[in-house]
Amino acid sequence: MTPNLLPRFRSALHEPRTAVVIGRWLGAALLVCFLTGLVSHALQDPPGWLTPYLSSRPVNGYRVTQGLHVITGLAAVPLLGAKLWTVYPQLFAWPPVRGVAHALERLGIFVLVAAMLLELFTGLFDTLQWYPWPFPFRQTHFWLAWLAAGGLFVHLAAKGPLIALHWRRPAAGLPQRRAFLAAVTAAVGVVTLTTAGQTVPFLRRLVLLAPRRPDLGPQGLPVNRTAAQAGTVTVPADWRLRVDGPQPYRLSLAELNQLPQYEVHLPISCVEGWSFSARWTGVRVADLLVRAGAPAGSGLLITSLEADGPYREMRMPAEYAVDPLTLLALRINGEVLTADHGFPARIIAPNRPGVLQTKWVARLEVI
Ligand SMILES: Nc1nc2c(c(=O)[nH]1)N[C@H]1C(S)=C(S)[C@@H](COP(=O)(O)O)O[C@H]1N2
Ligand SMILES: [Mo]
Repeated sequence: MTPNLLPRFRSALHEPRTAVVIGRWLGAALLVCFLTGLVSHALQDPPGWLTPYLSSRPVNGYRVTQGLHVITGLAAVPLLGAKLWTVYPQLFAWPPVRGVAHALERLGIFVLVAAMLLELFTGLFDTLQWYPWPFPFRQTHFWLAWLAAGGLFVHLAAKGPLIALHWRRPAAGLPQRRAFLAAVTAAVGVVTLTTAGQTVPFLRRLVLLAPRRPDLGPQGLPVNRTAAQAGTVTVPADWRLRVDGPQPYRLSLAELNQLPQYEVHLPISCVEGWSFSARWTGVRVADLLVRAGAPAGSGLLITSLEADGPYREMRMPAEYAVDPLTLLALRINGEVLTADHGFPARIIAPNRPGVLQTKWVARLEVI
């Protein structure tokens, strides 16, 4: 017998067909989000076995995959809310467990929901650059994704027959369901249209809810970490780029300016989902490598003037180092870089996460 204390649910929408329809949308968003997240991890911190497969093309690759990652992750927030609302009366199912298999299934759902909620909220907070927790974002976000994926796999297997039963549209649909699905679609539409402009140029004017307007900031480009935040990077008056390799050398800013200059149009594509293209001018990293006598296939270790911080050092695999579009940039849109954009010199390379576009470069080391 069901105890009287349990709440009663009157909506006709706490039923499998609604859960299946929303589950499909949520599943599609999560699949894209998961795969593009793997791409982001691979590009940001490539494991050794992957290095030979890294490609600096397409030039806008990371802009597209990371844009999709954040767009689908944000869309998943209202979708997960709608999905949980549809099924939450099950929380109060009586009796709470009907045997070992049922207990395991409920435990699995608990893990899935907890991992999914944490995953979406750590991601959301990251786009706001708000880190209220003591654990590292990137590793946590990565492992939670696998935990959620495993939980989802088990959940889909357990619910397979029920999902199959409600996959097709029933002959007579519920009018409330149509209204509810329309409301969910509208919510996803609003979230997407008011945030996607942080990376999709033609939606730029609609970026009401995006944490950043990508065209606002010094020299028409946002700054995630200003020179002051990076510990007021002090550029010594006698700053010279140090290049270490078989034939090490140093170059002053005036000397760098006298080397052949190249111009490239490349975006800064931040992991937080904003991206913005600019015209960069500077010296080819490949030319600096040749001058240092680097053997073919050399990568680079690039060090910033920044005292410390997670992006002080960056490894650049050979694929990017030899690319003619990879520059040690001295100018942005024709102007000398401001301190916040990395004066006196910064890295700009194609198809790379923003975090690897190192500012305030001090030293290149052939490795
Ligand atoms: N040395 C250093 N370089 C850095 C960073 C940093 O914190 N330190 N932030 C990176 C991040 S997260 C991004 S998105 C880009 C942003 O470049 P911008 O500030 O010129 O737009 O710079 C990257 N380069
Ligand atoms: Mo970034």
